[in-house]
Amino acid sequence: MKFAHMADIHLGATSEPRLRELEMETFRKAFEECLEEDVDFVVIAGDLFHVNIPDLSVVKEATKVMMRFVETGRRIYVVYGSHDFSPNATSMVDILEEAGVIVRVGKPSTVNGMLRPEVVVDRRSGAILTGISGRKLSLEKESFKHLDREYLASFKGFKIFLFHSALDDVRKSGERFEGIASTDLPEGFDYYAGGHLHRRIEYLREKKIVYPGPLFTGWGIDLENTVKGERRGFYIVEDGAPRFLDMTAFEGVYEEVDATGLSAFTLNERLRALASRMDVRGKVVVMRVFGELSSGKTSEVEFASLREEIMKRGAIYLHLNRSQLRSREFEGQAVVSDDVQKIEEETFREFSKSRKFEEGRLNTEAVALSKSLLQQLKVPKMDGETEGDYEARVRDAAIDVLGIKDLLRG
Ligand SMILES: [Mn+2]
Repeated sequence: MKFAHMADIHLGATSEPRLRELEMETFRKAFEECLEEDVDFVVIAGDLFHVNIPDLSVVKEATKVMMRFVETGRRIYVVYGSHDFSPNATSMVDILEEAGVIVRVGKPSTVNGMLRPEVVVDRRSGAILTGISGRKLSLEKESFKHLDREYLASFKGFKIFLFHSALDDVRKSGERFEGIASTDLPEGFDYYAGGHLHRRIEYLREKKIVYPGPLFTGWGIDLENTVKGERRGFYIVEDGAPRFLDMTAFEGVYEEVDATGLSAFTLNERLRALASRMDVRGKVVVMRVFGELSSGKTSEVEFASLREEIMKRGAIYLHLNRSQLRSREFEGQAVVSDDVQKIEEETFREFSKSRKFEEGRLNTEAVALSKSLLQQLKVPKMDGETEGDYEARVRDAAIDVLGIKDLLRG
């Protein structure tokens, strides 16, 4: 018996056209490999898609790839991941299952208060498959507590358990995640097909627990780890023995720039010099720019021209991480809320605290004034309005809000 084990494919995770192409190409190649290797079936341990309802053009391409495999009489078994499942909406996984493209295993039912995940038998190989889907915030942990282990033990044959949960046993120091212990997994399975941890793990002790990690790349930190040299791919499991197939779609360059003590001007010079000597052709570039500028604002750092230069020199993509770049001057605080009005108000309040206004009224009115000014400035252009008329209209409204008409006249 031979099967493939993939996980954390996150199709549709990137909106960047070149990366999106590579993502689908990798998915296609992975299934071509599966046919070449003549596997009996494929298991996907969650996060086939990046969201429960992905972009339909991504779904269309993915369906083509999977159908070509399924039409050979082979099946694709999946569990939901934490990304492609939604508790209150239909997931694309459900639609693909209805259409016969994939088979979801481990559908839960409860018998005498115990969880009995549905068990399916692969008709081609006779393999017995079940599992527990992932849920957001690792809520699936509960499921393991109520698992009917005796029921699962009653099945005889080559048994595969799919799950989408982190494993406490492999936690590195400093790593923070909510996981399950290897002992939480039911006993007696020949292979435990894991997903959710975005790195490759072969935990082959009392239980044969394997995580392929992302097939391509799920999000920023995956991209960073890939360009730092982590290999991406999936497993071919033959007679129970896992073998990793390297599908890494690109090589990369990683650069860090510490901007501490630099002015925005000097940082720009550094970035220009760096871009001109980096070998980026055909590579994905990940750049982390961090530290506190001694003067100038982060908005004065010319990231757009850095991107342009790096792309001009033949890079596939530039991923910029500048979340740790600060300036001594005020540039906005992180305000967390899903209420836009509130975010605006809090931001203005923080800003006004950092300022001494010459005009007394501004100290007390700063927030209210800023809010009404913003209201006026974000008025959209009307149909048929000329650029000039629009500008004049917005300007007059803004002057009105500020009450500085007389001032400007003088
Ligand atoms: Mn994932």
